[in-house]
Amino acid sequence: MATKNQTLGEFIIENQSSFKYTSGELSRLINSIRLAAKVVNHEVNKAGLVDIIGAAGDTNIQGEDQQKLDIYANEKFIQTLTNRNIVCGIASEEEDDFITINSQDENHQNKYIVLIDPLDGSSNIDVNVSVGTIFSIYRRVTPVGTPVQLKDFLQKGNQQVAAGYIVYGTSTMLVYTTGDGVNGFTLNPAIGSYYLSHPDIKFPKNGTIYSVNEGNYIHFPQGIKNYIKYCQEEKEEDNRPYTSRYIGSLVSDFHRNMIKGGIYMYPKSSKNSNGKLRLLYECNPMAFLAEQANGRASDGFSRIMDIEPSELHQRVPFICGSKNMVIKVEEFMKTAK
Ligand code: P6P
Repeated sequence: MATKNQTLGEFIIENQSSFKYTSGELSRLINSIRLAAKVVNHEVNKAGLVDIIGAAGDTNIQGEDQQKLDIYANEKFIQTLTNRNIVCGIASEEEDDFITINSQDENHQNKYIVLIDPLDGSSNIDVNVSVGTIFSIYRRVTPVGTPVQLKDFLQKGNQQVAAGYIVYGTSTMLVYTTGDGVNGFTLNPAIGSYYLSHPDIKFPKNGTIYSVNEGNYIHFPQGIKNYIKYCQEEKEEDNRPYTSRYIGSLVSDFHRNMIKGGIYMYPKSSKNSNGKLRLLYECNPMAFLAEQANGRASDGFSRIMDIEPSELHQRVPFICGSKNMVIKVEEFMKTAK
């Protein structure tokens, strides 16, 4: 039961009993993410005033220039999750391999793992455009009390127990699901508390916003090209042409589309044969949220959360948003010559 304006802490306690995972550990895990997000938010909001923007002079496993704030956010989330003695392993976009966390209390065998994109869209930091953190939570599949293994992280998205994001935008919001709908909490920076501002968020079934980097148009599969042309056609009864909105920050584009209705596409292309977004810590958590909000997420042909992962930083094509818009893209992909 969601009561508008209750704090995130009250919401977690009130819904604790409905969590399928009654140990209370999941609540403490969400709370630790909430804390880390507050710390990162403090730095993101003053980026530019301190020497924390710009490139850190290193690249991550993706071959992308690491931004100082990327590294800062990564360290803060890993530190907070480790210190709270809740998880047994963490995988991060900014870490080549997963991190094993041995329980500091041999009687307390942690059973959750977290996969995280600590600061998605970080190339926008220098130009003051909103960025976000994305997280995905699973129960481990290997025996409790033993070191985590790669197979604990390579689980299908349909096994997630929780997922969410923090969007550092005009306000800072934590949006998450534990499989019982999607709720959004807005941070009141004056007192450092999150308040339930968006209870039970649902994607409108249809939308009139499409988000894609059209600069890659020439490299897209024919089905995507045909769909983009469909969006641009004049058809009053369908409210077409649609509006093109692309922030270059997945969390921000997703969040706007979930509130207003719309679709986000990062397809494969002749430049990115599997697309750009990573399955485990970008596509699966956003797909879980999308489906919990009556939306849909696919790679253009099949459900994102049914994809069998093969490696930690695996990329997949990503089509996500209002259900009927994603279905329309899938129709174009199936019929394209
Ligand atoms: P492009 C940010 O790097 C990101 O992972 C998403 O947040 C964003 O939607 C996309 O990549 C932007 O990529 O190639 O259009 O600049």
